[in-house]
This record gives sequence, structure tokens and C-alpha cells, in this order.
Amino acid sequence: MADNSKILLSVTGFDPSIWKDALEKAAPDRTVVLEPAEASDPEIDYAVVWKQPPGVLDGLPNLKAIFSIGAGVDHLFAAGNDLPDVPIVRVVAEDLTDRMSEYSVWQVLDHLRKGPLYRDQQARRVWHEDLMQPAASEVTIGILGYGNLGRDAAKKLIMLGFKVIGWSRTEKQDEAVETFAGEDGLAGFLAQSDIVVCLLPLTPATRGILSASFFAKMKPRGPLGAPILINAGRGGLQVEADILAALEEKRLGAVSLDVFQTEPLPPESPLWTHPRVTITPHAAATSMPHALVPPMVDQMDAHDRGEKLKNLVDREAGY
Ligand code: NDP
Ligand code: OXD
Repeated sequence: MADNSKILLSVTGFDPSIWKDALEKAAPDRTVVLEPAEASDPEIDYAVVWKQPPGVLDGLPNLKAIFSIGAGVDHLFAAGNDLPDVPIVRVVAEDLTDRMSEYSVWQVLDHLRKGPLYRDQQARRVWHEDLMQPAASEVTIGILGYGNLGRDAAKKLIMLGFKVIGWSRTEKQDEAVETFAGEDGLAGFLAQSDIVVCLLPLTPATRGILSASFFAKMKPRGPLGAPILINAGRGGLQVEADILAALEEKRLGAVSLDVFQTEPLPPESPLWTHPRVTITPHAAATSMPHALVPPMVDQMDAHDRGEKLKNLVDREAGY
């Protein structure tokens, strides 16, 4: 580690002080500086960021790596600047993975067990128990984005008795799950999926994928009536006008959305009041500093000893 090593912390949308405290606790030998820092501070060797403002990472002559405090890194590229040519590390951590799988399982079970309908009945004081509830084993869950989070959600859904299939960019071999890859594999994947759980990253290739042409390929009928979409990936993956149209046309039975084209979701959005839309405010998995910062600092220390960084972002692929 260099003498006077500094970590630049630039987070928007979170309280930076809890991240600063966690970094200072985990890295007592390093100084944590909050953005805005001096533009060319040669002592800054690592940056920890979430939606950093444009230019914050420019002109740091000794920057060795950038750490995202989330699993997704689209926020880094979205800042409208060229990122310095240093490795980018994203979060792969049990705490975040568990939280995301809890969200996926929660939403899948809510749709399987008719949660929205029972809540509506309760609001109207209606006692009508005869709602069709298929068994988990009759329902196929399609995991769109069969990566770190997708594989964990699949494992937990399989334990509950669901059939699970996965879709990814590159081909996979998986004993427990039938896998599909690339554009050629999408139609076959959608033709089987009763519930699609989207855990894709937002990249130039995935932006707007959840659109009318996607919904047209979804399985038209199934044990839940019409297919269901759960999106906890990114809002930029979905075309909200097309989701609303697909709900009206009954191509989609219901949706659960944790992420939105514009966040916070504007009050005038019709999604808020649609009876077949369940909304959470990008809360599927919160990044917890106490769980995520120590492994980040371990990686900085390991990198300073000459070891390779893990969980690196492929800049060309964008995730
Ligand atoms: P991974 O990189 O581990 O997995 C991404 C998966 O998506 C991989 O299977 C990848 O394919 C696939 N993929 C990427 N591009 C394409 C494409 N063009 N076509 C088909 N498949 C594609 O990421 P994680 O699982 O760790 O995270 C996924 C996303 O979840 C994050 O990027 C973030 O946006 C979101 N997220 C949301 C949170 C929330 O609170 N709502 C919290 C945490 C994450 P391949 O395997 O071939 O590379
Ligand atoms: C993430 C998120 O990417 O919280 O980790 O959205």
C-alpha cells in the first residue's frame, strides 16, 4: 500500500456518511475523501462510487481501480464521461445476493398464491376463497439474466418446487436448469416461461428489451392464466408504455416492478394505480455498507500485494 493512500468516495442517492464510516473502520490506514476532491490528487488510488457526477474520476494520476457499491454498473457509464482506463469491480456478495433472491421468491410466491387478488378482496371485505392456485410444480419460472443473482434465485425457486429455466448472453451448461442463450434462444425461453424474472444488467444490448415484441413472444396461456413479468434488473430494460398496453391486451397477467425508466417513479405514472402492477421503489436489495465494504477493502489490500482483482466488469459487454 502506498503511504498516504486515499480512497475517493462519490455516492449520489445514498447517505455518504455511512459509507465513509464503514470505509474508515475497514481501512484505518487509508484516508477517505469525499467528492468533490482535488481534481488531480496523486494520493487517491481507489474510488468507491455510485452514480458519480460527471468528471469526478478524471485526472486522478494514480487511480488503480474503481469499486461500484452495487452489482449493476450502468450508473458508472451513465455519468456522461469517459471513465479512466482502470479496472472496475462490482459487488458480488452473499448479503446482496440473498436480498435479491428474497425479492424474487417473494414476488413469485405472491403471484402464485394470488396475493394481489386477496389484497383487493380484503380491501372490499369480500370472502371468496375459490381462486385458482396452481402448484409450484406446474409453474415454470424463466430467469432472464442467468448470472450471479439469477443462479441463486433459481436454486431457491427450485427448492420450492418450481421448474426453472435460464437465459443468458453466452451458452451455459447447468445440470438443474435448462438454459437458453442469445437472441436465438429468447423465443424458446419465453415460450416456456409462466413467470419471467428479469435480473439482467442494463447495457446497450439489453436497453428496452422488455417491449411489445418481447411480450408478443411470451407464452399466451398457462397455469396462471396470462404470463407474469417481474423486473428487478434496471428500469431502462423496460418500455413502460408497452407494459401498460400488454396488461390491457392481457398479454401480461400482472407485473411486479422494482425499477423504472425514471426513478423515483413520477407521481403521474399510471403504473402507480394499475390494479395488476406491484411496485417497490428500487428496494429489491439495498447495498449494506457493513457487508460490502470489508470485502472491498480486502480487495484493495490484495491488489496492492500484487494479487488479481475479482468480480471485474467487462467494459465491452457493459456489465
Ligand atoms: P451478472 O453479470 O452476474 O449476470 C448478468 C446476466 O445477464 C448474465 O447471465 C449475462 O449473461 C446476462 N446478460 C447480460 N447481457 C445479456 C444479453 N445481451 N443477452 C442475454 N443475457 C445477457 O450480474 P448480477 O446477476 O450480479 O446482477 C444483474 C443485475 O441485477 C445488475 O446488473 C443490476 O442491474 C441488477 N440489480 C438490481 C438490484 C435492485 O435492487 N433492484 C440489486 C442488485 C442488482 P452471461 O452469463 O452470458 O454473461
Ligand atoms: C445494484 C442495485 O446494482 O442496488 O446493486 O441496484
